[in-house]
Amino acid sequence: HKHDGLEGSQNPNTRTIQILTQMMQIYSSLNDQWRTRSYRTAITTLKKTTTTHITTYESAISLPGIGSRLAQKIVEIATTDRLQRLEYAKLDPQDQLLSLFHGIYGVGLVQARKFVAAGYTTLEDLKTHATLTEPQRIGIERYYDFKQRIPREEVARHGEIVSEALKMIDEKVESHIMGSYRRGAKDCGDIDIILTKPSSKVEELHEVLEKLVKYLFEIRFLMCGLAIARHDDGTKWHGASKLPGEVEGPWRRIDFLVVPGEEIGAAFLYFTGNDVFNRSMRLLASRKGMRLNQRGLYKDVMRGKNREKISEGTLLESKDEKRIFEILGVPYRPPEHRIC
Ligand code: DCP
Ligand code: MG
Ligand code: MN
Repeated sequence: HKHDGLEGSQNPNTRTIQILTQMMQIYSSLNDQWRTRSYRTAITTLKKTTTTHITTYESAISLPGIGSRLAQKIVEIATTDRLQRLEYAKLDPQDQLLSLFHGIYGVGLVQARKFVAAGYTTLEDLKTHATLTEPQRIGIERYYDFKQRIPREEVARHGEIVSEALKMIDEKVESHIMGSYRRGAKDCGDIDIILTKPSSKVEELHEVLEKLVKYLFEIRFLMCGLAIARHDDGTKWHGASKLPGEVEGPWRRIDFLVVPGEEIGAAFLYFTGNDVFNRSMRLLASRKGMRLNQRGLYKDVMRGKNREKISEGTLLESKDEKRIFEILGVPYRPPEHRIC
């Protein structure tokens, strides 16, 4: 590629344009017309943005024709001088295969490596020859459904169906849509919903979840269950849902997190993300001798020689999300700004 980076060097966004162009070329070669078009639009917009270096999410998203995912990529390039997604695309085919398999619901990196090592080369191959768990089987069957982004409005509609159902089961139980939706994303990878009830015990909420899931299957909103992780302190339920009436509509990944009322602040913080932001908050807590998890913020956590936890420590805060920021000594960040 001759003259890379020279062209348009007057524009402060040259590097961003250069990387986005490489990405667009890859999508174009894959015949992904939709992405090719959104990248082209973004590049055109950036080429016209000759006076400001776009480095923040807010400035990127406010540009015409740039959605949340491209805005995130622009920030990533501006702040790290690279784009992970592009580096992945440049990987050799074996690594891409690894990522294809790792992208199946319920397939971790270790399992994906085993599939590659065993010589499987396609999803079809896995489906017919590999030993799979039932969730993995569904993950392959619905691979492209689950990879699709879900428009924000559709996430909201799924959330409404859940909250309507809850009203009949226990009107004091609240549902809140979390994850990228709460961060204001234009589209989401899945639907994350917290179920909670003020001053409730988990046992009570587990019962509500059971009834809810049963009912949502009956009305053919839930299409499958994928995983359920039960803890003393809450339950996470994974499955897929579909809007009624849309016979051919894609299945969407949906997650329920059951949270006792006392822990709602910490759970909100955790389930709003994003994951990188969460890691930075946890690191901050540990630097200040505290510990942050999805149940609360603690101090005086006792650790043994191998840093294993001896005691949970003393709870500082779990109910109030803003208070957790305060105790950590950082200014409150609204969900829309929790992207690292
Ligand atoms: N989470 C986390 N660490 C993980 C996975 C999740 O801290 N390894 C938290 C932060 C996420 C939230 O849970 O924001 C929801 O997880 P999702 O995987 O659903 O991620 P998002 O909702 O943020 O993004 P997407 O739109 O891709 O679903
Ligand atoms: Mg999500
Ligand atoms: Mn999720």
